Amino acid sequence: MKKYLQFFMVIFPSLYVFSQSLVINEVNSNSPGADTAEFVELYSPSPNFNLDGYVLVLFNGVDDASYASYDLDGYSTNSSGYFIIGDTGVTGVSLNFPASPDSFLQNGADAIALYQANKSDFPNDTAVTKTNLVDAIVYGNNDVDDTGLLTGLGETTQYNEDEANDSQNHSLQRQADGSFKAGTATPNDNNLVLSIEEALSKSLKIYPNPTANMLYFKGLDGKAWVSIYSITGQRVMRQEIFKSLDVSALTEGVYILEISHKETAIRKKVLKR
Ligand SMILES: [Ca+2]
Ligand SMILES: [Ca+2]
Ligand SMILES: [Ca+2]
Ligand SMILES: [Ca+2]
Repeated sequence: MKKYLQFFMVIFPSLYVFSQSLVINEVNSNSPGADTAEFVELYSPSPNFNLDGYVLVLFNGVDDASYASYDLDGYSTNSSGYFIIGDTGVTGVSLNFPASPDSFLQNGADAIALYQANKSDFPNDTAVTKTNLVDAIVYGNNDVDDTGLLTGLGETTQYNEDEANDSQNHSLQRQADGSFKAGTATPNDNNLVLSIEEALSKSLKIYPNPTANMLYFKGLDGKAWVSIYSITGQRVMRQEIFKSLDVSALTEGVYILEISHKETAIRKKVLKR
């Protein structure tokens, strides 16, 4: 059995990347006052995960090249799976950013990347690379997308720490699907999770919109109740649905759909032609 495992580790080392034994879990680049509560939180599903062989690299969007790197040899995640690199005083911090300048972790558009490599592979001003890349995040605070960073790190989304106009208190936090969401910072602790409403709103697809006859619902787990309101707030239809709803009887116009599903209800706008 053990031999088979060793065989797989030699033949498919990249499996260990896909299984995501270590990820960038949270980034707080912008914090109150002089920006002295910045941090990067790493997370390993296995507690006390050995960080030998990893290096965390900070990239500047101005030239898409590195401005700092942290060799993680000799460190490990804690019993909850967290490891914090950040300003002095951040909960659970193990490795400190330099005391000066205050805002050491740049606010964007910038990037943070985790590699299976050494600090010597990333002297300052090393260009972004996907070689030996384990995980990366491109982020900003209302900055225009930096395509150089996105392309250079194989990412498709630049996340906005100021998504809810509160980047001072908010950080970017990894969700179960691998995306990041802004919310009150949680260093050394579980990330915020999407509320049931937010999760349903994100997963539910209603199409076609506009429609003349049928509406189809994708992302519902079982049945739901749908109430349809006119733009003036009058309920014009209420029906239990499974995957579709016939709306051909409605007159043309804009309607608000209220979808009640399990413990929650969300509203979506649709146009009837
Ligand atoms: Ca922040
Ligand atoms: Ca920058
Ligand atoms: Ca900063
Ligand atoms: Ca966290």
